[in-house]
Amino acid sequence: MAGGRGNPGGPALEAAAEALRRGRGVVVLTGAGVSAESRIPTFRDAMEGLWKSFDPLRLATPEAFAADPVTVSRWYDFRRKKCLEAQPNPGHWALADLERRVRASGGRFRLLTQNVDGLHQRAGSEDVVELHGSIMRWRCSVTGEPVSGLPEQFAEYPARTPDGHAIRPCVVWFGEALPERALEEAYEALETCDVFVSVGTSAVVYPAAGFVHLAAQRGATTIEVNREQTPISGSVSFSLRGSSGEMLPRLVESAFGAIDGR
Ligand code: BJW
Repeated sequence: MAGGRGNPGGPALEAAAEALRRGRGVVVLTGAGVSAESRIPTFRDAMEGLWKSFDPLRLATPEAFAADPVTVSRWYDFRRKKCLEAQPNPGHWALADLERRVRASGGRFRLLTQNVDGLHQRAGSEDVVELHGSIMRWRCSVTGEPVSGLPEQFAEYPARTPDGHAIRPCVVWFGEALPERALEEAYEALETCDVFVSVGTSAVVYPAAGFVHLAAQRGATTIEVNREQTPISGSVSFSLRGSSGEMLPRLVESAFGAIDGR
């Protein structure tokens, strides 16, 4: 691991930027920290208001939905509304810009996100792989049939299909398989990447938590951007400590020059 701990810029940022500038295959993995500055709470943060006494990691399971569909669907509807109200932040914009810059210089770029909030797409990122699905899409919990025309807020919890089946968000809960296509796209990009960037994730939820190791095994330069230390901080090539809304624009600017105005 090269320096950078406790230093929001400095030689580690410069070296990471140099690796990005040279990168021919860049893969970025994002987690909840990227959306924290859009006021979407992370999983390890305490929830707000009426959700203070609930543990998000216990609500994100099929068992919780089966046992208490009212609470779980109310929680997801509450979060869906928060995501709709949220706006992308400078971290999201910097990643959208990074995609354009890498492509413009003839490289490959893929953004793998564990987030379900759709903010990367709204910031202009084009090639986004949603590993854990999307809170904006819901489906029948029995048939899997997608539900269209969601209201701003559901009138009952759980909301039901005309057949009376509860509907659920198209997100991946603990113990559920990730979407096959998303995983294929992730592994395909990892096989040919020479730079891997992990941003705003606690790096403990698999299979995404294993991606950095796969990238390192194939010789990629690995970069972490996080406000805090994580299990991968000691093994990445460059660990950049700071908020993604601040560090990502600096990293991209340092690699490619001023970010497109916004
Ligand atoms: C900032 C910041 C700022 C804050 N700037 N940084 C191998 C080993 C051990 C266990 C397993 C294994 N393989 C599978 C498992 C089991 C399990 C697992 O990983 N468990 C672990 C807890 C040990 N994995 C699964 O069950 C997965 N399924 C699976 O593998 O299926 C196999 C299968 C195959 C075939 C058939 C059936 C099954 C599924 C995992 C699904 C995770 N789902 C959730 C919920 C999604 C829906 C929802 O949104 O509610 O995904 S859980 C939650 O964790 C969510 C997140 O995407 C995910 C990761 O969290 P993330 O993004 O890292 O957020 P936080 O809050 O943890 O961290 C925030 C970070 O940001 C912190 O580090 C902060 O410091 C930082 N930060 N502000 C920069 N401004």
